[in-house]
Amino acid sequence: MFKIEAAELIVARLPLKFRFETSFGVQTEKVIPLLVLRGEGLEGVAEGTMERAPMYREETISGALDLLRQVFLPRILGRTFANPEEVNAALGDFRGNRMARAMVEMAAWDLHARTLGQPIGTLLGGFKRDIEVGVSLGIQPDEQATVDIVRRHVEQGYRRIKLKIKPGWDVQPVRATREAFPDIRLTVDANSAYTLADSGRLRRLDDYDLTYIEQPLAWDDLVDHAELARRIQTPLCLDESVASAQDARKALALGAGGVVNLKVARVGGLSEARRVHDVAQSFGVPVWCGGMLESGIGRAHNIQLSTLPNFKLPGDTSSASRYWDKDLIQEPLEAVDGLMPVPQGAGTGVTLDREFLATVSEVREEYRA
Ligand code: OSB
Ligand code: MG
Repeated sequence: MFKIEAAELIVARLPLKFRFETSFGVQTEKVIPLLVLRGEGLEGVAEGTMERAPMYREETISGALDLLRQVFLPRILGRTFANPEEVNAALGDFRGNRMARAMVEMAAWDLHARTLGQPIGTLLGGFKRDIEVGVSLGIQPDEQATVDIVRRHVEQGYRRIKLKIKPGWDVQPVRATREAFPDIRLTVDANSAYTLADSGRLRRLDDYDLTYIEQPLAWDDLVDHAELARRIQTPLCLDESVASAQDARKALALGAGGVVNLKVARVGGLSEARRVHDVAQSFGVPVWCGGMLESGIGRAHNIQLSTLPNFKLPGDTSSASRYWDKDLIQEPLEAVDGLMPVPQGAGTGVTLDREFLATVSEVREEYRA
């Protein structure tokens, strides 16, 4: 049981330590919307993973902020809830906008778990004390730069290397990496850049022992992925096109993928993420936890979710120090030999660094019932 007495909306901005190039563009900084829900002296915090422009999925930061201010927060402020599912139900008649909804749901989970004095992972039914992690590496200028950056991360102990690819830059970096590192667990992510007409090109990747090819086809497609899965040997991993447990059921029933990249916010929060996890498990399909270049707040939520048993492949939740000179939280989130320790405190187990946050925030608003 927790009461939502007040809410705080913050938008922070952090420079990324690396240039992150994907098939949809280049990113050098991160705009980070945060929602804090407060009640009875405790607070729950969540991070939005939508971006300024709708490139990964359709949601945007400006759209989410407006929805939160005008529609979602008025629905929940001043109310008492038994659990986060009741918060979800309070927003149940609204369509789509899962990342915006997830901000409310995840902050509610954090507040709920802190009220109970338990880590979120434990309440979800997870028990791992550390989780296996890999890295997602952006498109590099050439093969040599690709092999160099892969080497640096292999040496740091990361348990899987994922290379971003796009048409015209796919077989080349994969071939160079596989020749230099015959035994590493290697994957690629196309972020929807191909069509079925490219299946000949994608079939060439079968020669390099990839664990999976992530989201080769359209962001909202399942049917063409199922056809592509019949044409090539490498398993497909769905990211963009699974927005719910129902999507996961349909995707896996169609044979559109053999692996799911599970991102909490993309599916609308932790409760729905657990349902996606369970659906995949019932199909015998492993999941792994994706990332959206989150600050420590979103990263800690990802780590908590990853304690569930069907997270059987390394996630994208790599060390915070890869991304930022200074994170928005007080605790370090650092992997050692490819294992990320799960914070053991209540809720996410992490706390905002308010002093630093104030120096990098461009919006801060308070709402009461
Ligand atoms: O497709 O997984 C993706 C980042 C932003 C948007 C989409 C994706 C990604 C990543 C980065 O791959 C994962 C991370 O390091 O957080
Ligand atoms: Mg992806």
